[in-house]
Amino acid sequence: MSLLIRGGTVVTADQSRRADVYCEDGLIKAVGEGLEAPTGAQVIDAGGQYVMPGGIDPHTHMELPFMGTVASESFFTGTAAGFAGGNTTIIDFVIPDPGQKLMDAYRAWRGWSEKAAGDYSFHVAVTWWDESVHADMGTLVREEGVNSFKHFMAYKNAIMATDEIMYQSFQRALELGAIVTCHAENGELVYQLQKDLVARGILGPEGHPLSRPAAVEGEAAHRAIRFAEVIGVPVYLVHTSTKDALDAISAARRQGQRVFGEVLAGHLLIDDSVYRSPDWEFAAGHVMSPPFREKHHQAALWKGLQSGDLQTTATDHCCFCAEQKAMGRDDFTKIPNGTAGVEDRMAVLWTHGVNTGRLTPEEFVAVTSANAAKIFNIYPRKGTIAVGADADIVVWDPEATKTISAKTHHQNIDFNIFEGMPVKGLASHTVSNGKVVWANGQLNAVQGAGRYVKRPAFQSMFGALGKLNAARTPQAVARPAMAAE
Ligand code: URQ
Ligand code: ZN
Ligand code: ZN
Repeated sequence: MSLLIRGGTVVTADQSRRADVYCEDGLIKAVGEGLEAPTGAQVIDAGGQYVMPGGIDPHTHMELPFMGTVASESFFTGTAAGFAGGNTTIIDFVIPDPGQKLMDAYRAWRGWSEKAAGDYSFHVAVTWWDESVHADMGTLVREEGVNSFKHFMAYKNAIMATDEIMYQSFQRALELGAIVTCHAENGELVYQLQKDLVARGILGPEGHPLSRPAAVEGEAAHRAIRFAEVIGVPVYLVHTSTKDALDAISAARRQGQRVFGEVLAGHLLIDDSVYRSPDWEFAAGHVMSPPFREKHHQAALWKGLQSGDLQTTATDHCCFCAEQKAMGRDDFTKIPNGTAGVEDRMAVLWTHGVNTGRLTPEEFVAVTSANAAKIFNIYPRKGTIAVGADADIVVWDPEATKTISAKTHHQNIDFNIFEGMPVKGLASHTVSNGKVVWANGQLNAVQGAGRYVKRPAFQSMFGALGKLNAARTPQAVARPAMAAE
């Protein structure tokens, strides 16, 4: 299977240049001007278009069992929908129930994900603690290619990681050379605010943002960063939605702490007015956590992305259809939390990022692909256009336009948070593992063609950090000589 992508402008996180790209057996074999197509090779004419690394969405939840139901998007339909938007790899989440062995949950998710059309990997959530969790984290890093462990600081009485669990897990992650990631909302505050709102009869979706004010995220972001600082482990904050959390990230990074921040395409463009719509389904369709925020947070998040204090963009693709959202018809705390985005992220970011001048094409590649590959240690296999890299490529037509709608999207959900949004800049072709899976509006996704992507631990970087950290433990600190009595 050989493919020549001819006449385009190759864009990586580092540079743009006129070049052809030749792929064979799922890998990029040559990048340069004037490449010839061997007999039988498929040829894509990329004239006037950009040739970029396929998107990496580092935050999805395909067919997630959550809040009494299961997300409507499967690993097959979700990775296929991603192809239609130029996305070629997802990093999803194994989320054990408290008390469930991590390895049992991991095996279950690996079973579900075999149907994926595109490549996938897993963060594993630590939702409880005992010696088996300690042991399973070691097995996951050493044998299964997991190098990131998730901590939900929200969702009390469900999957919330207490401070004690976070401490144990952060320590273990450091030992193993893994990175910790956090959903930073104070779960106790959310729980108490939800109870108060329901008691006052505020039961509609308008109650959702009221139970999760910006300070609830700001406190948890600060706490997660401090835990990571004391323990000496790198930390990645998922779906940063407020200036409060961004300020905590920026301050820590200015002190040289290894802190990374992710922002969702939705949080960059949608504000909290959606929850005050008189249309219950419309408001409930936007219920996700953290919630969409007041407008000034969006402006801050764009600056965070432009400044490099936020390194990645994602979608938190977690789909619940109208009849699932209706589970919370009489009580907003029972509306399954989650929205879609895996198909729209790149077009939305190109339109509101590159076309507005906020981002250069190179920065677009960085925040949609390269940075996630680097942070989660699959670069340069993924996240670039270079000889030897996987042939995961998007041919991007900067002149192509459409209006986003649930009526036409490929995502398995009857709602779209970007409904009616005009976008300019679309994937004309998507290549996954060297095969053309999306071409001029036609999907050619194959169930089960996706591969599980192992992500090696960062023994080198974190190992050094660990030794540094060990030097600070109490017994290693010489006691100052007691002053003479
Ligand atoms: O919290 C998450 O990231 C998962 C449960 C998806 N739902 C959401 O509202 N973000
Ligand atoms: Zn989350
Ligand atoms: Zn999530």
